[in-house]
Amino acid sequence: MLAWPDVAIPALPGDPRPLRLYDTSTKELRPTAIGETARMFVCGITPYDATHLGHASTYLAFDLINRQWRDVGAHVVYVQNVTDIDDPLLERAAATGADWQDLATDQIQLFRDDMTALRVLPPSDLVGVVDSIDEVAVRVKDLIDAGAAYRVDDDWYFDVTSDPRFGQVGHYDAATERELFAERGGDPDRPGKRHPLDCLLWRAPREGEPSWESVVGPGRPGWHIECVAIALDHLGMTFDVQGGGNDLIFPHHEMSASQAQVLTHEWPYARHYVHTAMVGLDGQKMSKSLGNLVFVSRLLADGVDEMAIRLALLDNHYREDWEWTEAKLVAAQGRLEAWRCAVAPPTGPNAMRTLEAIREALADDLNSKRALRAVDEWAREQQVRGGDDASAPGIISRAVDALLGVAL
Ligand code: 5CA
Ligand code: ZN
Repeated sequence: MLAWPDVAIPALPGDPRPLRLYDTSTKELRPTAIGETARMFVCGITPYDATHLGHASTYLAFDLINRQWRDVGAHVVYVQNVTDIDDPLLERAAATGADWQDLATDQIQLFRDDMTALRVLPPSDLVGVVDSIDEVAVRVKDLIDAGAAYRVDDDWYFDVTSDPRFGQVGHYDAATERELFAERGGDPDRPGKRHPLDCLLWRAPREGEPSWESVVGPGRPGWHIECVAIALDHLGMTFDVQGGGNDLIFPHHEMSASQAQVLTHEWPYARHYVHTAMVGLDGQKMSKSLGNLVFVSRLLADGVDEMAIRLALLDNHYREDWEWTEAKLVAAQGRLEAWRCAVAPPTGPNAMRTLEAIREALADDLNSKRALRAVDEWAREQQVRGGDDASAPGIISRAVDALLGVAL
């Protein structure tokens, strides 16, 4: 499906830094994407509600990765799925009397508009599950043929014991795995399953639910296998980054890795598993199911500058949980104003050290907070002492644009 419009990235002087990122699976900080082409799969939205600030924060973290890789000159292949058929979408459509397809179409468009406003670089491929039913069914069939799937009634399940490395993405103990599985779309207690953690691959038609004909019979895809099919078809095995919020570590990315490893007999599925922390509101994770949401589109409709939203989100480290507050937005508005004033004069203090500091901070596991403070220091110096370097305001504007995605 269509992504959203591309965003130009200005060229920068000086030396780019190779990006080091924390990997959930090995628990180490390691360099990423050392080849000429960098490949990333980021789990996309389930389009039943507009983009909230938690989603925006997660997609901005991967946008920073994309921008770091572009800075070192890598060719980036970035794939994102859209879970445009799944239980929560059908439930929301039923509850509101909307057609599930209309609901998905509207929410996907809203997401595109929000990503455009926030200047997020679009994925090279935005791939809907509804457009990928045949490809997903073929992967289910391959798992059946490999002896890694079995039937419960008319549904197909993945046998988690078929991958000896199952559990090595999240490293959770068995009790936690079971708890998270039940919480996040799994059905540990369904009678007829061989193992409580075995997950749905293909769901036979149910009364009143959409279904498709396929090589494994009529039905619709389970959640995890959809991302595996899309990622393997568009990126192949052992791509550089599998991304998403940390609520996707288990079961989603664990199941995805195991299914792909069984399908291809290769390891690992992804070199880095990168997970963003959860944004909260009033002491709870911001989530569609809890309904404690602040929408990007709401803030934009209220006239908030999109770059202030971006700055407010970037003033956090992607691996630390944080809470959205009005005060954070006000602070970001002040910072944006200060930066805009600082780059307005024709000259300023030398900017090369600041550019280096931004690059270094971002290359160090996306330390965007530190990168923002480096720009603050330059802006303060400009305000207090000024400078006579005619290239400086332009370098700062372009650095902030290319590396942080903020247009001044
Ligand atoms: N469609 C699936 C992935 S295949 C899904 O999780 N969709 S979602 O709409 O629920 O979430 C989209 C992305 O936003 C996921 O990466 C999720 O981890 C992330 N996310 C959801 N809530 C928050 C939050 N409060 N803070 C940060 N990220 C969040
Ligand atoms: Zn996914």
